[in-house]
Amino acid sequence: NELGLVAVGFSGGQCKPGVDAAPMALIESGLVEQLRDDLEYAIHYDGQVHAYTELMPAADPDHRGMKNPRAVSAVTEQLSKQVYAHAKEGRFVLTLGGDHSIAIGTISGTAKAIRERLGPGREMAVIWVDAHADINTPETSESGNIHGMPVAFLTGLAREKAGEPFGWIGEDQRVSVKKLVYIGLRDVDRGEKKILREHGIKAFSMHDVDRHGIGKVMDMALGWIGRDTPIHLSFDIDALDPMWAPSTGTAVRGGLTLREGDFIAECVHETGSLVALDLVEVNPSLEEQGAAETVRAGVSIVRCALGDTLL
Ligand code: DIR
Ligand code: MN
Ligand code: MN
Ligand code: MN
Repeated sequence: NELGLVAVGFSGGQCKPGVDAAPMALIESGLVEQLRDDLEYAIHYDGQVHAYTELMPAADPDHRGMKNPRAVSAVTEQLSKQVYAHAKEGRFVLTLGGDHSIAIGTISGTAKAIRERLGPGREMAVIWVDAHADINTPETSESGNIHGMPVAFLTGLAREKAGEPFGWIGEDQRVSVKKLVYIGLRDVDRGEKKILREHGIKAFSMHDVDRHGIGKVMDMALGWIGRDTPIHLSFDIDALDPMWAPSTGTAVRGGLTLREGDFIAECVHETGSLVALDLVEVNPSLEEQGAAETVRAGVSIVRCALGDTLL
C-alpha cells in the first residue's frame, strides 16, 4: 500500500495562529511510524512541513471580501500539484493541515487525477465531516475567512476569472454538488443553508445523527455516493464535540463523540474506495489542557480511515 503524505503548516484561511503547528504535533506523536509499522504503508513523504513562505505575496489586500486571498490561492495551487502528483502515481494521499482552506488544494488535486483514472463521465465523491458547511461564497461569507469557502470554490458555486486569485481552478479540478455529502453539521450560516437547499446537497446534520444513529447515517451517506466511486474524505476536527477535540479554532458544542468520528472513518475505509484524507483545523496552541487530546483524536481518525480495526 503506497501512501503520499503532505504536511501543510498553513493558517491563512482563518485568523487564529497555531493551526500551522498541527502537522508537526501529529507527526511527533508517532503518526508516521504507526502508519508504516502497524498498518504497513509504504510512505512517500518529503520530510517537511510546508509553510510555503516563498509563495507569500508582499501585499495581500482583500478581494471580494476575502482575507489573504493571494496567499491562500498560492498555497492551494501549489498543494494541488503536490497532491495530484501523488494521486497520479496511484498513492493514497494523506494531507495534514493547516486550516480547511487547504482543501481547495487537496480536492482539486485528487479530482483531476481521479478523473483521468476513471475516464469520461465519471468523477469522485467528497465526504465533508465538519461542524460547518464551508460553502460560503465570498459574497455570502460574514467573516471573509476562506476556510469557510473551500466547498464553494471546489464545486464552482464560487468562480473567478483568469488573473484573479482563484482563476487557476479548472473544470477538471472541480467536484459536482451531487457527489458531495456532509456529516456532522451544526453551525451553518444563513447564506449556506440557502445554498444547500437550492442545490439539493446531501447533508447529515447532528440532528440526523441523533435521530438515526451514526450507523444508519453512514449507510445513507455511502448509499448516496454508490459503489465503486472513489472517495475523498475531508475531516475537520471540529466535527467532534469539544469534549474530545477542544483545541480547534471554531469549536461548536453538540458534536460527534470520539467513537462516532472514528466510526465514520472506519466505514469509509471499509468501502475500499477511499483515495485521500485531509485532517484539518487541529490547533495545538489554543488549549493548554486540550491540545494533547485533540492531537490524539486526530491521530485516531487517521488510523481508522487508513484501516486500523478494533479487533
Ligand atoms: C463560518 C465559520 N461559517 C465562516 N466557518 C468555519 O467563517 O464562514 N469553518 N469555522 O470551519
Ligand atoms: Mn471546516
Ligand atoms: Mn469546521
Ligand atoms: Mn458560524
